[in-house]
Amino acid sequence: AIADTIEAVIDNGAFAPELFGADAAEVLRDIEGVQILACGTSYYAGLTARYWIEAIAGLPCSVEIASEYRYRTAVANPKHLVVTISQSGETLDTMEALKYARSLGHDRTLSICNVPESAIPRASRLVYYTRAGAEIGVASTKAFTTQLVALFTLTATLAKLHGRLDATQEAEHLDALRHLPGSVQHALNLEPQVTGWAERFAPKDNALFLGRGVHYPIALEGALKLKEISYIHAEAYPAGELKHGPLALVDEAMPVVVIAPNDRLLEKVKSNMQEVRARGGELFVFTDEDSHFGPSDGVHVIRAPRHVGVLSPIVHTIPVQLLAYHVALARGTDVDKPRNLAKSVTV
Ligand code: F1P
Repeated sequence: AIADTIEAVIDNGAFAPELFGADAAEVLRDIEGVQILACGTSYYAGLTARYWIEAIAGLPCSVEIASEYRYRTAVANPKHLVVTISQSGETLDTMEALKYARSLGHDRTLSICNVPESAIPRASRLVYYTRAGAEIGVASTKAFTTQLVALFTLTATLAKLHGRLDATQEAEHLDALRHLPGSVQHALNLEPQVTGWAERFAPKDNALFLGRGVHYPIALEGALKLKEISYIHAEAYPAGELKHGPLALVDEAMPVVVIAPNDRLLEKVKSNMQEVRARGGELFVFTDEDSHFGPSDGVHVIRAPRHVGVLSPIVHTIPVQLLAYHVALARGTDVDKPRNLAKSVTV
């Protein structure tokens, strides 16, 4: 799915506005910021993109749950690009948020969607179709990783249009995308180790997920997937927020999943892990080969082969989604049709 979604960019050999529609250059060139609107997993894709858009394209970016935005008295800046993200393209809250944004004067709109000709892309000026194929399960999985690919492509394209990406940086980002399917395959190969962890999670009632920076939304995605398909109560926090409340929940019965790749925040994350261990919490850490720390008493570690830099959140999504999947299998819940949920939320 990721290889298919990247294909157009790689074939083009450059980040180009035309990937988003014929008049995209005109729409994207002089925007002053980005407003992302989405629900559920798609909202977490937006939260991830905010880190990229601000750091790489240098544009202010806000991300809001569509079901809240539509009821707010929002103050619009028509020079901001409104990006909706939706797997199905039919989610009512996202559609209504888009209509509300348009009523406020936003006419620069982009839909990132997996279903061609669905309602939201039809109502948008620009469109980027992810090519995740049919999502069989109700809970979005491959749609999320392909949305991230689309949002990274948008970020690099905006950076280029706004003079923030030179030829060397563009070549590096294209190269990172080219290598991504291989890195994702390596992450998929971690499945036997993740299955081992799932048996330990299956009898639990609660779990915490922690991440920092661009990996915080991946912690949110891990917690949501666990809730949606295994019905274990799971919450995600930015690791730095732990001491502002959630630490009170940590004891021997609380498994704590940490997304801890070898990035500039790793030392901070390590000190958060010590805070958890000091209260008896059991740690399940997803990291990569470059991080140089190993398992110890109460600390389980699974490593992706190497740190892939800016695209690391995409690679680290795979093991957290696999964890939810195998916990659900171990608990005997219906992975594809979780209770109380619908594939397209159109009411
Ligand atoms: C949004 C969403 C999914 C979730 C479930 C219910 O859908 O919240 O993220 O997994 O399927 O709907 P969409 O707007 O991305 O189609």
